[in-house]
Amino acid sequence: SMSRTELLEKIQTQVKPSRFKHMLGVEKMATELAERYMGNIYSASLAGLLHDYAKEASTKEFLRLIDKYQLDPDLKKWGNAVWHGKVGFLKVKEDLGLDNEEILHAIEVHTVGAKEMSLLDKIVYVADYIEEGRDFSGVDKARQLAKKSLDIAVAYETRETIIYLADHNLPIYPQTLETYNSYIGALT
Ligand code: DGI
Ligand code: FE
Ligand code: FE
Ligand code: FE
Repeated sequence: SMSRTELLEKIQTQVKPSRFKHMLGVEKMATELAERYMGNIYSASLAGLLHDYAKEASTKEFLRLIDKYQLDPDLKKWGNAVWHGKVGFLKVKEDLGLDNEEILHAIEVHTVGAKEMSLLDKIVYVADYIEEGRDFSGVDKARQLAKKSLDIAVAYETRETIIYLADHNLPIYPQTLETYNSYIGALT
């Protein structure tokens, strides 16, 4: 399989430098969360590193993947924000030959979450939100919560994301609402 150097070079053919830096930040934070919550450090590291691999892929490429893998045709009505995870994991599989289903699933749900998330899914979902390069109001609160409980951090992030989307008149992907309903109880 690919050496780390080859992998980093391949990623950089796909994403701009600022995004590559973010992916390295998520790799580092995912590793820290895996240590804290006794997850698989290797899986957390690789899923964190690759989670946004497809973020700059073309609409045509996402539509091709939706057809080829017979994903729900409703996905075609969404856009890059949803596609780069829900479809992007298949580009990681195709381009890099990665076939670790747990890692691919964590990449798939890193934006919208899921009703039932594995430890690795939660680690990547939260690491993406709180990596050291992130700077938005609420990020420090999210970082504090991530030290207390991963489920609380998932709930808080999902709540904030939904508030943000509604405030900007953006559509909410149904799976985002399922994540909210499934985890919001952790905040009460
Ligand atoms: O890829 P990143 O910017 O690192 O972070 P992300 O994958 O968590 O989120 C990407 C974008 O997707 C972000 O602007 C928020 C948006 N998003 C998250 N959930 C939904 C969503 N956009 C829509 N329309 N609907 C959602 O449910
Ligand atoms: Fe993303
Ligand atoms: Fe995220
Ligand atoms: Fe990201």
